[in-house]
Amino acid sequence: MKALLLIDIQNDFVPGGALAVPEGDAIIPLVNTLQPQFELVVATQDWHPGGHKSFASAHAGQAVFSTIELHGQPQVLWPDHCVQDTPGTELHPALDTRRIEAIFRKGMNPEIDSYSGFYDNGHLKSTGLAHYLRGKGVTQVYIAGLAADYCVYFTAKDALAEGFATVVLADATRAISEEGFAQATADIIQRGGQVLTSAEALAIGQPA
Ligand code: VGL
Ligand code: ZN
Repeated sequence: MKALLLIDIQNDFVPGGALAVPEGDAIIPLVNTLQPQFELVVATQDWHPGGHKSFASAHAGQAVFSTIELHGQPQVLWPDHCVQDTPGTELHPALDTRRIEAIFRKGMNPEIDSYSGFYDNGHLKSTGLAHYLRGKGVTQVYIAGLAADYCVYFTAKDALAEGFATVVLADATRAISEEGFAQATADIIQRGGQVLTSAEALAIGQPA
């Protein structure tokens, strides 16, 4: 059984938002048409407390988009984004949410970033997503959303490590950096995943 994972399709990640992904909103019509092709649709939501340590504003003298070491790991310092209870953290209003059965929130621990829908970046804590998907009988995950080179990529790596057959839907994602997504694509393939257009993915997916 296959599930569609919609990663962080939130106001702050589209043009005009606090951490805009170029053309981030362009995926939404496609994502909406893809949803009925899946038996299960699940979303994630980046959901940070104010003052989160992934924000450049939490580190005096550090520039936005610079990289520091945080608890032993490289950490890109982001503009403040997806702060709990702000409009920027809401799912985009054009996203059809009627078939989304569950929304997994991430990024709540102020000390550590959380790109993947499955675990924080230190793999300290699970969101419960893998357990939830297994409980629903899911064996294959198809990943869409934002951003291709961060949260989509980290979700794909964890999905593979959790044993799910994993496809990133290349036309249903957009990257912060194209070069970053090219590297992510190579790594996902190396780990046994696939990066396909939605047309390719759904053709090979028949019958479900
Ligand atoms: C994301 C950076 C920081 C993402 C979230 O959704 O890709 N990127 N927080
Ligand atoms: Zn974030």
